[in-house]
Parts: sequence; structure tokens; C-alpha cells
Amino acid sequence: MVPPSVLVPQTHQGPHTKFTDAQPTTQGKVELADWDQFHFAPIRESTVSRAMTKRYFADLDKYTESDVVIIGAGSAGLSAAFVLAKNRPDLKIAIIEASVSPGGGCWLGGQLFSALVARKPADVFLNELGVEYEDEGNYVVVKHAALFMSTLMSKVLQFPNVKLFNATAVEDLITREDEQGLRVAGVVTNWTLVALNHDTQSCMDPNTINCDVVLSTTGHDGPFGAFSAKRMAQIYDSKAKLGGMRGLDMNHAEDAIVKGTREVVPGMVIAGMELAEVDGSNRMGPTFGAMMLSGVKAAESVLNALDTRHRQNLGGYGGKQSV
Ligand code: AHZ
Repeated sequence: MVPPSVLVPQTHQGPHTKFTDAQPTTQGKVELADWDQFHFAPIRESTVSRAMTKRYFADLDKYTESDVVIIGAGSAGLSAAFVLAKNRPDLKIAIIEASVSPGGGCWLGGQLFSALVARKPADVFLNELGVEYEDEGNYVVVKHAALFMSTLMSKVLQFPNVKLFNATAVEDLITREDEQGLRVAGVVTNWTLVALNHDTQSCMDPNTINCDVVLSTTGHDGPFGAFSAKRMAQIYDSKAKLGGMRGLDMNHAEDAIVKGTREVVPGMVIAGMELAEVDGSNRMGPTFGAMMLSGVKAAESVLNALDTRHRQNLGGYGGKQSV
């Protein structure tokens, strides 16, 4: 038996204490400590609260001026976040996700089936992520959609310049009227539980995040979906009319979403299935290549929009204090 001291520290030596140094025996079996003697390092309950809240509030403070806000942590939003965060460690990227569990609709491939289908050339993105697949010629198949999503999410969340605020809904946009016209300048947020219950809650007032570019990837219309498309159709009379997503046509839909990914109005890039509501393009159903590559193109559009903002000197990279 491995002596208890290997697994259970006799003295608690702070964050570097190793709890899991159990060694394989010569028979190849890992033996653990004497469980009768097992205990965790002591802690006071308020310490746990402070460990969470001081970080959360520091992040709220830090990201209340972001470079980029991504609305929606589905396959399109997280694909864009991956490319942006990887290539531009200097950018502060806040991701706002209404659901407690990020990932959008990408935990299953379609209906209740596990596998994820992606048409080529989206295999390039899977290679970049390091997700394995079966090559079927014109398309590839990942064994579990959840494998794709969990890999993508774990990579995105490890970037030091990314903060995910989940259980938080974007319920309006910050807009600015200046010489260049009307532009999107940030988002208005609330706890999703409040956003869903405005008719019953007495506390209605939201929070805000200013940023140079918003990337909206809230999916097609639904209780939360197509949020920015719907809001912009109200704010901008002609520029961002709701086209209404059309019926399913995989071949047209995927090309249209990737080609259409762009800065739809100044300061607002739209990607993923939300775009089908803006442009009136088809849906593609259970094939995810367009979500990945729309995310990649969205990252490029966001960087172009940031450059434009920088050139206009309206608060770009360094001018966070200007309104
Ligand atoms: O919770 C939503 C989801 O995780 C989130 N979201 C929506 N409105 C929000 C708001 N504030 C914050 N107001 C919000 N978050 O946005 C995420 C959208 O993810 P998704 O997976 O639904 O969209 P996507 O465009 O990334 O992927 C679409 C996948 C689809 S749908 C489809 C079809 O129906 O034909 N085909 C594909 C591949």
C-alpha cells in the first residue's frame, strides 16, 4: 500500500501540495492512500465565496471596457473566439452567454444523434483544434459533437484574454450617433433569470459593457435567438431588415452563411445562423462546417472593424475613455 503521506499531506503546504501522487505498483495497479486517514485541507466557507466573487467582480471591472464582445457561445461564436484570442492576445474578449451551459446547439450532431458532420474545407479548422475525425471524402465526421464542442470550449476558455460570462443575457445594444452615423458601441446585459422575468421582477436595471466591436452569434430565431438581428431591425430602419430564415438547403445555406459573414452595421459583425435571419438565407440543418468557417471569417471581420475604429480614432485600441 502506498503510504498515506503520498496522497494525504501531513501538513498543508499551500497551493503546491500534491494530492495525487499515487504511483503504479509493479503489478500496474494504482494504489491509493488509507481512506480512513483521508481529509481535505481545511477551509472557511466565506473563503470559498471570496475566491469566486473577488475574481468575478475583478473580471466585471476589467471587461466592462472590452475590445470585442461576442454574444452567444455556440459553435460560431466560440470558433470566432478561438481564432481571435489565439491571434490577438492583446485584445480583451468578453463572451456573453444567456444559458448556464455554453455550447449552444452543438452538443449533439442533429436530432438526438452523437456524431457531428462537417463538409470540407471545414476539416482545416478541426485540424487546427486537434479534433480527430473520419474522412468520408467531401465531408468529415467527428465521433461526438460534444467532443468538438468541449475541445473548442476548453481551448477558448484557457486563453488569458477571454472571459465567459454565462447565465448572462444581452438584452439591448449600446449605440452611438457620430459623424460616421449610427454605430454599435457595446451591449446591455442582465442575469438571464432577470431578463426572462422582467414582467415579475422589481429590479429591472441592467449592466453595460462598452466595446469597439460586437460579434453577434445568437443563432436563429427563438426565445433568445437572433437577438441582435431583431434589435437592429428596430434600431436601423433600412440597413438590417429581418429577412427571415428560409427552409433547409444544405448546399445553398452553408456557402451563404460563410460568404455573408460581415460587419452588418458599423460596430456589429454577425455570424453563424443568426445571419440567416438577417439575409433571409436557408438553414442547413445538422452540418456544422459553416459555423466553424463563419466563425473564422467573423474573426477577420472583427479585426477589420477594429482597424477601422482605430483609424477613425473614435475610441479604438487606446481610446477607451472617449465615449
Ligand atoms: O444561448 C444561446 C446559444 O448558446 C446564445 N444566445 C442567444 N441569445 C442570446 C442573448 N444573450 C446571450 N441575447 C444568447 N446569449 O447564443 C448561442 C447560439 O448558439 P447556437 O448554437 O444556437 O448558434 P450558432 O449559430 O453558433 O450555431 C447554429 C447551429 C445550427 S442551427 C441549424 C439549423 O437549424 O438548421 N443548423 C446549425 C448548424
